[in-house]
Amino acid sequence: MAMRAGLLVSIEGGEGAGKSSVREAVAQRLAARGYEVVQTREPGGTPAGEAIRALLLDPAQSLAAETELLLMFASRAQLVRHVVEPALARGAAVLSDRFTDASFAYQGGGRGLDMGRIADLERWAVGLKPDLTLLLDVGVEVGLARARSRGAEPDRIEREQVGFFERVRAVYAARALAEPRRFLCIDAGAPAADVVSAVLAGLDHWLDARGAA
Ligand code: Z5A
Repeated sequence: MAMRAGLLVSIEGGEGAGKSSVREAVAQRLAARGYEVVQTREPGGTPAGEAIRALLLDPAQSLAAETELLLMFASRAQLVRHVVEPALARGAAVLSDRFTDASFAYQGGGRGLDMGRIADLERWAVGLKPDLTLLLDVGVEVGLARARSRGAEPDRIEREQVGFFERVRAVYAARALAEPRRFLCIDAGAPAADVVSAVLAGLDHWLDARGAA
């Protein structure tokens, strides 16, 4: 996949891993390191993508696994063409709350869809990978308890059973193991302030190493 001027950083993790809690700190650190920062999320991040997100998360919808996967990629293709590629071309740092790894974890691991087909979609409809993926790893029961403590109605995917989220976590772990230079794994079971410190230390180290390369 092609070299580019900017930087694509994704944040991943299971339910209640604390992505939202670290995102702002990461954005501030990237800005302090001199980047124009473009924050986005998946599914979503464009008007069409946000409409797709509403459909995907609506508990009233009964979606086939294939429909779910294709909608995730429809949203992602729109985001990449309209937001990510232009931002990378002008040298910005794009910080995305989830990216394609989530499709491997949720639709591949959780739903059991074929990983090869997901990889084909990644090549065809996306055509790029994050430079750095911050993986917040937390035990499924701990993460679910945190998510429930927010008190909001669970969305369509949050209604899944524990086994679904265990498979999601296992795929994230396997992907991190397979691509250790792209993934930075953080123990997200620690107190929130410690998680943020670990993420920022890892990010600084990664940026320094990249600058020196
Ligand atoms: N999805 C998919 O299936 N396939 C795909 O390709 C993509 C996505 C891209 C929407 O994503 C859903 O889409 C998601 C995956 C699926 N479904 N699920 N389930 P999302 O990222 O928008 O939704 P989410 O994963 O449900 O995000 P979230 O609930 O906002 O989780 P979070 O950002 O990781 O957690 P948080 O809001 O930062 O923290 C949750 C609570 O825990 C909150 O009250 C915090 O104050 C608390 N918290 C956070 N960190 C800590 C620590 N360290 N200690 C104690 N308490 C903490």
